[in-house]
Amino acid sequence: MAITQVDLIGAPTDVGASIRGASMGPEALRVASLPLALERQGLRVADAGNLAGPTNPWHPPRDGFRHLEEVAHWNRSVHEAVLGSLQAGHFPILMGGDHCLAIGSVSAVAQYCRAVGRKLVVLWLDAHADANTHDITPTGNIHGMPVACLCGQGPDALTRLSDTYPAVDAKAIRQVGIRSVDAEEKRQLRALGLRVFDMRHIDENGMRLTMEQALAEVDADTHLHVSFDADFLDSVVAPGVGTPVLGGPTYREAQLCMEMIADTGQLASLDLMELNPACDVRNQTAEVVVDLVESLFGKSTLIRK
Ligand code: NNH
Ligand code: MN
Ligand code: MN
Ligand code: MN
Repeated sequence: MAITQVDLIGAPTDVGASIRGASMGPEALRVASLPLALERQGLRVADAGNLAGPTNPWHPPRDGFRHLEEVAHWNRSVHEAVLGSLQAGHFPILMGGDHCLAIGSVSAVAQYCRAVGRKLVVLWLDAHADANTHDITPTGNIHGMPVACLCGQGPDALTRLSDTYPAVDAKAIRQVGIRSVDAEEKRQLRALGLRVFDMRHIDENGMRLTMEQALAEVDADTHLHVSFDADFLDSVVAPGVGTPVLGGPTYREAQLCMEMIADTGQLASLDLMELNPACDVRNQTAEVVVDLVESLFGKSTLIRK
């Protein structure tokens, strides 16, 4: 069997956030030995280095958006890089960067899936729903908007990066770990018809049943994309993020989540987002993320056959 090549694509920016530091995420993942961890799982790794883009101008929001122009610029680059990797038959890993960049990556993945006729399932692992729009956002931060943009709710510069509008069918998205949703955003989630497995659902049903439900429609013809926001993890486990939220999945729950994704055998692209070394202690959050990524690619503590 051919060994899949993983392309590491760094996108060092925090233009979509109001807490600075996610721009250092790609380097933190490299320092935590992400390439080595992937190689241990039998993958060939090509580090494509970092994309370049505008610096963070550190402006207040305008018309409900902070840094719209810069966010659009970075997302065009991400879209192109991720699409190129997929077209080469590779497995792209986007190293963020704040989560606004998932507009570029997920729209590229969706475009690729349409071109090759594969079904797409997007798992959005996050404490937040990221479904705000300019008129309801409490912050103007575009990292709180990528899900809405992907579903067609947002400015042209962010909703028309790919060849189709909306870029993604809301029915393809499943959100897991959600526990911080803004008041108006809740209504938006219902309006979009998003499938949300929030923390209450995980508390009541456990991670195992939750993931069985979230992955129920993943079959042999599915391209599974995971958009991993590091604040998905409980903030005790992962303090190195700009917007930590208590009450998330524990280390063990997160491991099970990753292992069940690996078990599908259908994972084909990945975003690793929102890591913020400026908020971290000795790079521990990057190390936890790399550890989880190993499980995502098949490392298992399972002894029974
Ligand atoms: N919902 C908040 C906002 O729109 C927080 C978003 N922050 C995130 N999202 N880190 O994943 O600003
Ligand atoms: Mn190749
Ligand atoms: Mn997010
Ligand atoms: Mn988040």
